Amino acid sequence: MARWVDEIVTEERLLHPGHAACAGCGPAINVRHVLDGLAAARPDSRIVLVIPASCWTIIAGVWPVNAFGVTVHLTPFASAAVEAAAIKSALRLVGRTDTQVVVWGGDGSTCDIGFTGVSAAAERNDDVVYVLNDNEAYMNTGVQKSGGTPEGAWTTTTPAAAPRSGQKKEIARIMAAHGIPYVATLAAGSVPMLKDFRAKVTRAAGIPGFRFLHALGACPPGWKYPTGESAEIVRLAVESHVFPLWECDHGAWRITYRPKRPVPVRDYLGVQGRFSHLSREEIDAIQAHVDERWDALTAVGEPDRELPRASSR
Ligand SMILES: Cc1ncc(C[n+]2csc(CCOP(=O)(O)OP(=O)(O)O)c2C)c(N)n1
Ligand SMILES: [Mg+2]
Repeated sequence: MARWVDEIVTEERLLHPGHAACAGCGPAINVRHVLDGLAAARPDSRIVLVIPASCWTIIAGVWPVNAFGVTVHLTPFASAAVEAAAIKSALRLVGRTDTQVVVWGGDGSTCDIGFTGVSAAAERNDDVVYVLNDNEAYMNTGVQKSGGTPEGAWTTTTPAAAPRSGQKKEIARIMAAHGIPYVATLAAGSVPMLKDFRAKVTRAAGIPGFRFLHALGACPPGWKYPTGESAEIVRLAVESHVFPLWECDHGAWRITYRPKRPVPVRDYLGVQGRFSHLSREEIDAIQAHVDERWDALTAVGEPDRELPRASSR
Protein backbone atom coordinates (compact mmCIF):
# COMPACT_ATOMS: atom_id res chain seq x y z
CA MET A 1 0.00 0.00 0.00
CA ALA A 2 2.72 2.47 1.00
CA ARG A 3 4.58 2.01 -2.28
CA TRP A 4 1.38 2.52 -4.23
CA VAL A 5 0.67 5.76 -2.33
CA ASP A 6 4.25 6.95 -2.97
CA GLU A 7 3.79 6.39 -6.68
CA ILE A 8 0.63 8.48 -6.98
CA VAL A 9 1.97 11.24 -4.74
CA THR A 10 5.11 11.70 -6.81
CA GLU A 11 3.60 11.31 -10.27
CA GLU A 12 3.18 14.17 -12.73
CA ARG A 13 -0.02 16.09 -12.08
CA LEU A 14 -2.05 16.96 -15.14
CA LEU A 15 -4.16 19.44 -13.18
CA HIS A 16 -1.71 22.18 -12.26
CA PRO A 17 -1.61 23.83 -8.83
CA GLY A 18 -3.06 27.35 -8.76
CA HIS A 19 -6.23 26.52 -10.74
CA ALA A 20 -9.42 28.52 -10.12
CA ALA A 21 -11.59 25.90 -8.39
CA CYS A 22 -13.12 26.71 -5.00
CA ALA A 23 -11.19 25.70 -1.88
CA GLY A 24 -11.97 22.07 -1.11
CA CYS A 25 -13.43 21.28 -4.57
CA GLY A 26 -14.02 17.51 -4.63
CA PRO A 27 -14.09 17.28 -8.44
CA ALA A 28 -10.60 18.84 -8.53
CA ILE A 29 -9.32 15.77 -6.68
CA ASN A 30 -11.22 13.49 -9.07
CA VAL A 31 -10.13 15.07 -12.34
CA ARG A 32 -6.51 14.94 -11.26
CA HIS A 33 -6.76 11.21 -10.57
CA VAL A 34 -8.66 10.52 -13.79
CA LEU A 35 -6.06 12.26 -15.93
CA ASP A 36 -3.00 11.03 -14.05
CA GLY A 37 -4.47 7.51 -14.05
CA LEU A 38 -5.15 7.50 -17.80
CA ALA A 39 -1.66 8.89 -18.50
CA ALA A 40 0.00 6.31 -16.23
CA ALA A 41 -1.94 3.47 -17.85
CA ARG A 42 -0.87 4.48 -21.35
CA PRO A 43 2.36 6.47 -21.00
CA ASP A 44 2.88 6.85 -24.75
CA SER A 45 -0.57 8.32 -25.36
CA ARG A 46 -1.73 11.91 -25.47
CA ILE A 47 -4.94 13.11 -23.86
CA VAL A 48 -7.54 15.52 -25.22
CA LEU A 49 -9.99 16.69 -22.58
CA VAL A 50 -13.47 17.74 -23.77
CA ILE A 51 -15.39 19.91 -21.29
CA PRO A 52 -19.03 20.99 -21.74
CA ALA A 53 -20.28 24.14 -20.00
CA SER A 54 -19.74 23.77 -16.24
CA CYS A 55 -17.57 25.01 -13.39
CA TRP A 56 -14.70 23.48 -15.36
CA THR A 57 -14.99 25.79 -18.33
CA ILE A 58 -14.03 28.51 -15.84
CA ILE A 59 -11.46 26.48 -13.91
CA ALA A 60 -9.68 25.39 -17.11
CA GLY A 61 -8.96 29.05 -17.82
CA VAL A 62 -9.10 31.39 -20.80
CA TRP A 63 -6.51 30.95 -23.54
CA PRO A 64 -3.51 31.21 -23.35
CA VAL A 65 -3.96 30.06 -19.73
CA ASN A 66 -4.67 26.34 -19.24
CA ALA A 67 -5.01 24.78 -15.80
CA PHE A 68 -4.44 21.36 -17.36
CA GLY A 69 -1.34 19.71 -18.71
CA VAL A 70 -3.39 18.36 -21.64
CA THR A 71 -5.21 19.88 -24.60
CA VAL A 72 -8.65 21.16 -23.59
CA HIS A 73 -11.65 21.58 -25.91
CA LEU A 74 -14.67 23.45 -24.52
CA THR A 75 -18.13 22.62 -25.91
CA PRO A 76 -21.84 23.33 -25.44
CA PHE A 77 -23.70 20.78 -23.30
CA ALA A 78 -25.47 18.92 -26.07
CA SER A 79 -22.46 18.28 -28.29
CA ALA A 80 -19.78 17.19 -25.80
CA ALA A 81 -20.03 13.45 -26.46
CA VAL A 82 -20.28 13.78 -30.24
CA GLU A 83 -17.44 16.32 -30.42
CA ALA A 84 -15.27 13.91 -28.43
CA ALA A 85 -16.10 11.13 -30.88
CA ALA A 86 -15.40 13.45 -33.81
CA ILE A 87 -12.01 14.47 -32.37
CA LYS A 88 -11.11 10.81 -31.93
CA SER A 89 -12.14 10.00 -35.52
CA ALA A 90 -10.30 13.00 -36.98
CA LEU A 91 -7.11 12.09 -35.14
CA ARG A 92 -7.40 8.52 -36.37
CA LEU A 93 -7.73 9.75 -39.95
CA VAL A 94 -4.39 11.58 -39.65
CA GLY A 95 -2.74 8.54 -38.13
CA ARG A 96 -2.86 9.61 -34.46
CA THR A 97 -4.34 6.46 -33.00
CA ASP A 98 -2.61 6.96 -29.65
CA THR A 99 -4.79 9.79 -28.30
CA GLN A 100 -7.18 9.19 -25.41
CA VAL A 101 -10.19 11.46 -25.81
CA VAL A 102 -11.87 12.12 -22.47
CA VAL A 103 -15.09 13.99 -21.66
CA TRP A 104 -15.34 15.67 -18.26
CA GLY A 105 -19.05 16.52 -18.09
CA GLY A 106 -21.15 17.68 -15.13
CA ASP A 107 -24.32 16.05 -13.83
CA GLY A 108 -26.52 18.77 -15.37
CA SER A 109 -24.82 18.22 -18.68
CA THR A 110 -24.79 14.42 -18.55
CA CYS A 111 -28.07 13.52 -16.81
CA ASP A 112 -30.18 16.28 -18.36
CA ILE A 113 -29.22 18.72 -21.09
CA GLY A 114 -26.62 16.67 -22.95
CA PHE A 115 -28.09 13.24 -22.29
CA THR A 116 -29.29 12.58 -25.83
CA GLY A 117 -25.75 13.04 -27.12
CA VAL A 118 -24.29 10.82 -24.39
CA SER A 119 -26.82 8.08 -25.06
CA ALA A 120 -26.25 8.24 -28.82
CA ALA A 121 -22.46 8.05 -28.43
CA ALA A 122 -22.89 5.05 -26.12
CA GLU A 123 -25.19 3.37 -28.61
CA ARG A 124 -22.58 3.87 -31.36
CA ASN A 125 -19.89 2.61 -28.96
CA ASP A 126 -17.77 5.66 -29.80
CA ASP A 127 -14.18 5.26 -28.66
CA VAL A 128 -14.06 7.78 -25.80
CA VAL A 129 -13.81 7.81 -22.02
CA TYR A 130 -16.83 9.72 -20.71
CA VAL A 131 -16.43 10.87 -17.11
CA LEU A 132 -19.47 12.18 -15.28
CA ASN A 133 -18.24 14.82 -12.84
CA ASP A 134 -21.14 14.58 -10.40
CA ASN A 135 -21.44 17.39 -7.83
CA GLU A 136 -25.21 16.86 -7.75
CA ALA A 137 -26.46 20.22 -9.08
CA TYR A 138 -25.86 22.92 -11.66
CA MET A 139 -23.13 24.50 -9.55
CA ASN A 140 -21.53 26.96 -11.96
CA THR A 141 -24.75 28.93 -12.31
CA GLY A 142 -25.55 28.95 -8.58
CA VAL A 143 -26.75 25.53 -7.37
CA GLN A 144 -29.86 24.65 -9.37
CA LYS A 145 -31.38 21.16 -9.11
CA SER A 146 -30.35 18.60 -11.76
CA GLY A 147 -31.31 14.99 -12.42
CA GLY A 148 -28.27 14.13 -10.29
CA THR A 149 -29.51 16.01 -7.22
CA PRO A 150 -30.41 13.59 -4.41
CA GLU A 151 -33.78 13.29 -2.69
CA GLY A 152 -34.41 15.90 0.01
CA ALA A 153 -31.60 18.27 -0.99
CA TRP A 154 -31.87 22.03 -0.86
CA THR A 155 -30.92 23.86 -4.05
CA THR A 156 -31.85 27.36 -5.20
CA THR A 157 -34.64 25.86 -7.34
CA THR A 158 -35.70 23.36 -4.64
CA PRO A 159 -35.72 25.55 -1.50
CA ALA A 160 -35.85 24.09 2.02
CA ALA A 161 -39.64 24.54 2.09
CA ALA A 162 -39.97 22.38 -1.06
CA PRO A 163 -36.74 20.35 -1.36
CA ARG A 164 -35.84 17.94 -4.17
CA SER A 165 -38.62 15.38 -4.42
CA GLY A 166 -38.03 12.03 -6.09
CA GLN A 167 -34.72 10.27 -6.28
CA LYS A 168 -31.42 10.92 -7.99
CA LYS A 169 -31.33 9.59 -11.54
CA GLU A 170 -29.38 6.29 -11.62
CA ILE A 171 -27.37 7.41 -14.58
CA ALA A 172 -24.57 4.84 -14.33
CA ARG A 173 -27.08 1.97 -14.41
CA ILE A 174 -28.81 3.67 -17.35
CA MET A 175 -25.48 3.79 -19.16
CA ALA A 176 -24.78 0.11 -18.34
CA ALA A 177 -28.14 -0.73 -19.88
CA HIS A 178 -26.74 0.56 -23.20
CA GLY A 179 -24.49 -2.51 -23.25
CA ILE A 180 -21.28 -0.46 -23.41
CA PRO A 181 -17.99 -2.21 -22.58
CA TYR A 182 -17.27 -0.59 -19.24
CA VAL A 183 -19.15 1.38 -16.56
CA ALA A 184 -17.83 2.16 -13.08
CA THR A 185 -18.49 4.46 -10.14
CA LEU A 186 -15.59 6.35 -8.52
CA ALA A 187 -15.09 8.09 -5.18
CA ALA A 188 -11.88 9.44 -3.62
CA GLY A 189 -13.08 9.19 -0.02
CA SER A 190 -10.23 7.15 1.52
CA VAL A 191 -7.05 5.37 0.46
CA PRO A 192 -8.83 2.03 -0.29
CA MET A 193 -11.50 3.92 -2.25
CA LEU A 194 -8.82 5.82 -4.15
CA LYS A 195 -7.10 2.56 -4.97
CA ASP A 196 -10.41 1.27 -6.34
CA PHE A 197 -10.80 4.55 -8.28
CA ARG A 198 -7.39 4.26 -9.89
CA ALA A 199 -7.83 0.57 -10.73
CA LYS A 200 -11.04 1.43 -12.60
CA VAL A 201 -9.37 4.29 -14.51
CA THR A 202 -6.57 1.90 -15.49
CA ARG A 203 -9.11 -0.70 -16.63
CA ALA A 204 -11.01 1.93 -18.66
CA ALA A 205 -7.77 3.03 -20.36
CA GLY A 206 -7.17 -0.49 -21.62
CA ILE A 207 -10.55 -1.07 -23.27
CA PRO A 208 -11.67 0.33 -26.64
CA GLY A 209 -15.16 1.74 -27.11
CA PHE A 210 -17.42 3.85 -24.94
CA ARG A 211 -16.37 3.79 -21.31
CA PHE A 212 -18.47 5.60 -18.69
CA LEU A 213 -17.01 6.59 -15.31
CA HIS A 214 -19.26 8.20 -12.70
CA ALA A 215 -17.19 10.21 -10.19
CA LEU A 216 -18.86 11.70 -7.10
CA GLY A 217 -17.25 15.00 -6.06
CA ALA A 218 -18.36 16.97 -3.00
CA CYS A 219 -18.95 20.71 -3.40
CA PRO A 220 -18.45 22.90 -0.28
CA PRO A 221 -20.60 25.89 -1.38
CA GLY A 222 -23.34 23.77 -2.97
CA TRP A 223 -23.55 21.09 -0.26
CA LYS A 224 -22.82 23.55 2.55
CA TYR A 225 -20.01 22.17 4.68
CA PRO A 226 -16.49 23.31 5.69
CA THR A 227 -13.93 23.10 2.87
CA GLY A 228 -11.71 20.56 4.63
CA GLU A 229 -14.41 17.86 4.71
CA SER A 230 -14.75 16.93 1.02
CA ALA A 231 -13.00 13.55 1.18
CA GLU A 232 -14.76 12.61 4.43
CA ILE A 233 -18.19 13.43 3.02
CA VAL A 234 -17.59 11.31 -0.07
CA ARG A 235 -16.30 8.52 2.20
CA LEU A 236 -19.57 8.69 4.15
CA ALA A 237 -21.56 8.59 0.89
CA VAL A 238 -19.92 5.26 0.09
CA GLU A 239 -19.96 3.84 3.62
CA SER A 240 -23.71 4.60 3.95
CA HIS A 241 -24.59 2.90 0.61
CA VAL A 242 -25.73 6.30 -0.73
CA PHE A 243 -23.07 6.04 -3.48
CA PRO A 244 -22.13 2.37 -4.02
CA LEU A 245 -18.85 1.55 -5.71
CA TRP A 246 -19.33 -0.99 -8.50
CA GLU A 247 -18.36 -1.77 -12.07
CA CYS A 248 -19.97 -3.45 -15.05
CA ASP A 249 -17.21 -4.88 -17.22
CA HIS A 250 -18.52 -6.28 -20.51
CA GLY A 251 -21.82 -7.08 -18.85
CA ALA A 252 -20.37 -8.60 -15.64
CA TRP A 253 -21.49 -6.65 -12.55
CA ARG A 254 -19.37 -6.43 -9.42
CA ILE A 255 -19.55 -4.48 -6.18
CA THR A 256 -15.94 -3.30 -5.81
CA TYR A 257 -16.10 -1.90 -2.29
CA ARG A 258 -18.42 -3.36 0.29
CA PRO A 259 -18.76 -1.36 3.53
CA LYS A 260 -18.17 -3.70 6.48
CA ARG A 261 -20.91 -2.11 8.56
CA PRO A 262 -22.88 0.55 6.65
CA VAL A 263 -23.15 3.87 8.49
CA PRO A 264 -26.69 5.27 8.87
CA VAL A 265 -27.68 7.62 6.07
CA ARG A 266 -28.41 10.33 8.69
CA ASP A 267 -24.65 10.45 9.46
CA TYR A 268 -24.01 11.39 5.82
CA LEU A 269 -26.91 13.86 5.58
CA GLY A 270 -26.20 15.42 8.97
CA VAL A 271 -22.83 16.90 8.02
CA GLN A 272 -24.22 18.88 5.07
CA GLY A 273 -26.25 22.07 5.31
CA ARG A 274 -28.20 21.20 2.15
CA PHE A 275 -30.07 18.54 4.18
CA SER A 276 -30.39 20.47 7.47
CA HIS A 277 -34.14 21.14 7.01
CA LEU A 278 -35.08 17.42 6.88
CA SER A 279 -37.30 15.92 9.59
CA ARG A 280 -36.60 12.54 11.20
CA GLU A 281 -39.42 11.00 9.11
CA GLU A 282 -37.97 12.40 5.89
CA ILE A 283 -34.54 11.01 6.78
CA ASP A 284 -36.10 7.60 7.51
CA ALA A 285 -37.76 7.67 4.08
CA ILE A 286 -34.43 8.47 2.42
CA GLN A 287 -32.79 5.61 4.36
CA ALA A 288 -35.48 3.21 3.06
CA HIS A 289 -34.89 4.37 -0.52
CA VAL A 290 -31.11 3.98 -0.16
CA ASP A 291 -31.65 0.44 1.19
CA GLU A 292 -33.95 -0.41 -1.72
CA ARG A 293 -31.42 0.77 -4.27
CA TRP A 294 -28.58 -1.11 -2.56
CA ASP A 295 -30.66 -4.30 -2.55
CA ALA A 296 -31.52 -3.88 -6.22
CA LEU A 297 -27.87 -3.24 -7.10
CA THR A 298 -26.50 -6.15 -5.11
CA ALA A 299 -29.17 -8.42 -6.59
CA VAL A 300 -27.47 -7.69 -9.90
CA GLY A 301 -23.93 -7.60 -8.48
CA GLU A 302 -23.92 -10.81 -6.42
CA PRO A 303 -22.30 -13.62 -8.45
CA ASP A 304 -24.84 -16.16 -7.17
CA ARG A 305 -27.78 -13.94 -8.04
CA GLU A 306 -26.41 -12.55 -11.29
CA LEU A 307 -28.96 -11.67 -13.91
CA PRO A 308 -28.36 -12.77 -17.50
CA ARG A 309 -25.50 -10.78 -18.96
CA ALA A 310 -26.43 -7.73 -20.96
CA SER A 311 -25.18 -8.09 -24.50
CA SER A 312 -22.01 -6.07 -24.94
CA ARG A 313 -19.47 -5.38 -27.59
C1 LIG B 1 -27.95 25.16 -23.14
C2 LIG B 1 -27.37 25.87 -21.94
N1 LIG B 1 -28.16 26.12 -20.88
C3 LIG B 1 -27.65 26.73 -19.79
C4 LIG B 1 -26.34 27.13 -19.77
C5 LIG B 1 -25.79 27.85 -18.55
N2 LIG B 1 -24.88 27.00 -17.78
C6 LIG B 1 -23.54 27.08 -17.89
S1 LIG B 1 -22.72 26.07 -16.83
C7 LIG B 1 -24.19 25.51 -16.18
C8 LIG B 1 -24.18 24.52 -15.04
C9 LIG B 1 -23.81 23.13 -15.48
O1 LIG B 1 -24.06 22.22 -14.43
P1 LIG B 1 -23.28 20.84 -14.42
O2 LIG B 1 -23.30 20.21 -15.75
O3 LIG B 1 -23.80 20.04 -13.28
O4 LIG B 1 -21.74 21.29 -14.12
P2 LIG B 1 -21.19 22.09 -12.82
O5 LIG B 1 -21.37 23.54 -13.09
O6 LIG B 1 -21.96 21.62 -11.64
O7 LIG B 1 -19.74 21.72 -12.75
C10 LIG B 1 -25.29 26.11 -16.81
C11 LIG B 1 -26.70 25.85 -16.47
C12 LIG B 1 -25.55 26.87 -20.91
N3 LIG B 1 -24.24 27.18 -20.93
N4 LIG B 1 -26.07 26.25 -21.98
MG1 LIG C 1 -22.95 19.76 -11.41
